[in-house]
Amino acid sequence: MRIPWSEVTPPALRLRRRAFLGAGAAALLARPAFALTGQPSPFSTDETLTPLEDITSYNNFVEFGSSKDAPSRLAGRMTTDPWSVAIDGLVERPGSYGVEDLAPESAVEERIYRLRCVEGWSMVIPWLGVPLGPVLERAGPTSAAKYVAFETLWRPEEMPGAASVYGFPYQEGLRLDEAMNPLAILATGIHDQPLPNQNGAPIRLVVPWKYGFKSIKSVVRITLTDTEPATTWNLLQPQEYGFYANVNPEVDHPRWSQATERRIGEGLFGGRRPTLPFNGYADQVAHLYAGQDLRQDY
Ligand SMILES: Nc1nc2c(c(=O)[nH]1)N[C@H]1C(S)=C(S)[C@@H](COP(=O)(O)O)O[C@H]1N2
Ligand SMILES: [Mo]
Repeated sequence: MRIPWSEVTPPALRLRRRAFLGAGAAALLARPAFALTGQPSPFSTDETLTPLEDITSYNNFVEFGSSKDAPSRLAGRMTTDPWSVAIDGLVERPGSYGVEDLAPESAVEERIYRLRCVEGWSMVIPWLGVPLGPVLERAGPTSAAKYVAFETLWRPEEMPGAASVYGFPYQEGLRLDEAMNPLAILATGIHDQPLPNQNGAPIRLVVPWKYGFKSIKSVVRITLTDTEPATTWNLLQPQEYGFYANVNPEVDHPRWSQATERRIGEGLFGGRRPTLPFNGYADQVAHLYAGQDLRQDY
């Protein structure tokens, strides 16, 4: 049974929703609501949300092309139903799961996170999703598991940018303790709607303290391993993109500064703001890197 949106949305959230939705709100609100039950997450930011129009039209999803507008024009051709996610490798219970198994509507919560792209822009996105940790726990990582590898759908016939750009599926990885951190989620929606294809439908990773490229889209495989997984951008440009990729204003990209960022939707000339260590999530995640040199482990 679906609970009407008005009955599950706390007033503060409802107001923010309305401000965010603006025109076209009625149409969106008429969609089936996700059964969000609790209060706003303590992990959510109260910063101004990036307009939905920008979140869904300014995208990086190279499988559909390298320009920002290619994914919103072309990702519609990606078939997302049926969809299954394999969880395998060093787990007690390997298997193939539907999106509804991994992220049942009753468990979905809202997380309003900053997203900081390594290119120097950022957004504030109201994700819907489930914490990644409990999903991994259900599969039962063995004591040998130290890392988690993720893989995107590979279907060149539906992905016009795929073959030319890479020739292999987009892949990403986390250390297991990073993956278990409560900030890491598997997202299935933005606002009160299912994830648009260009944002990584039907299910994608979101790790808000890391550069956006770590938040791999349209995930089909999650593999627990004992060795650090290869990652797409590290394979392509190892001097520029490391495994950790924690947002760090003090470590510049070889070709540009990472000290500031441009908040999308706040105008071409406004919106420039300082970039924060760990994208503002240091309190939640800095302890994961105690004793590590984050210039070395970039
Ligand atoms: N499979 C896949 N996942 C991906 C990418 C990609 O090209 N392919 N781009 C990454 C980058 S660089 C960013 S900044 C974010 C952008 O997410 P968004 O378009 O939902 O804002 O997705 C990340 N996940
Ligand atoms: Mo990015």
